[in-house]
Amino acid sequence: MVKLLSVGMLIVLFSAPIMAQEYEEHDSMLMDHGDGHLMDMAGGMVMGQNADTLPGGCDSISESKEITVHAGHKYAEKFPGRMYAFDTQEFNFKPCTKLTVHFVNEDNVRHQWMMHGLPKYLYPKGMFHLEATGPSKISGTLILPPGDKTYLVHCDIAQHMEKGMKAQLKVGKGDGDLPSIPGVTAYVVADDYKATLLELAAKAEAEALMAPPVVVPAAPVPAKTVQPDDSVISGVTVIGLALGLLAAPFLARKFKGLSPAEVVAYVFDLLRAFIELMVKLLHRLINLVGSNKNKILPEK
Ligand SMILES: [Cu+2]
Repeated sequence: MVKLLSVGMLIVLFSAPIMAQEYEEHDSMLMDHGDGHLMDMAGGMVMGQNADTLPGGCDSISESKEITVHAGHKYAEKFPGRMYAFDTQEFNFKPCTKLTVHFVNEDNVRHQWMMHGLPKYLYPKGMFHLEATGPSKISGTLILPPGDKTYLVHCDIAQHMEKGMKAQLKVGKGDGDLPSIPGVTAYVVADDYKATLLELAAKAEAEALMAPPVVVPAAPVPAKTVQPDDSVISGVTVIGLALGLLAAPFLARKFKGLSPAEVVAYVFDLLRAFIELMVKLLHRLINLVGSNKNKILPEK
């Protein structure tokens, strides 16, 4: 019994520091590079920090707010097909709010809380930007501009926004909703789980090949100046189009899985082979004529 108790105590003692583990804080080690740009060597960065300068149109700071935003794979689990997400997708503040954001990255990759569309005279490139290589926490402060506007907040690491790490921040009433905010607005490109990617690609390719060719109507020509050649050209064009349409299903099968560039390369290859064949035939014809010249034009 005593033994069991001591084992239990040992487990509690050893797990306590793990349970109490906090995210690494970047704040104390940040180096100020000026213009509100702070960073450290451990992957923490703040850009567009502004705790004092009022944006034009703000007479004073309307209120001070602090939020904590968590970022990580686990927050995307409730959004089918998404990979990364913030724990909050929508923020709303009064104009001229002094906002401090504590950004907690819970993944073992790099994430950002990047806000766009801010006035450029105050925020470099119109951005306020927190970045942390996780798991870690970083904090920054900005003063929101006046007026009703919806700002994009996202993670700019390649594909992280497309995979769900996207939110909107409305100042005042905002000016509409942004698309593809997980759980808030409809996706611009919705995932389709009914078919595999290869099947979808082949279908798109076949549809592109089957699409009726765009025929640009010829400019109207006065009847008297119509050339006799015109009918021949349009006849050849029609035959070409008909052949193309007939060949399309065959080609669609043939080109299944090929990229457009590969299809073009293949067609050029065919053309080259055809021209080579014609040149060869012509060459033979000339030789034939040459060798029979004597017979055709007997010497005197
Ligand atoms: Cu990210």
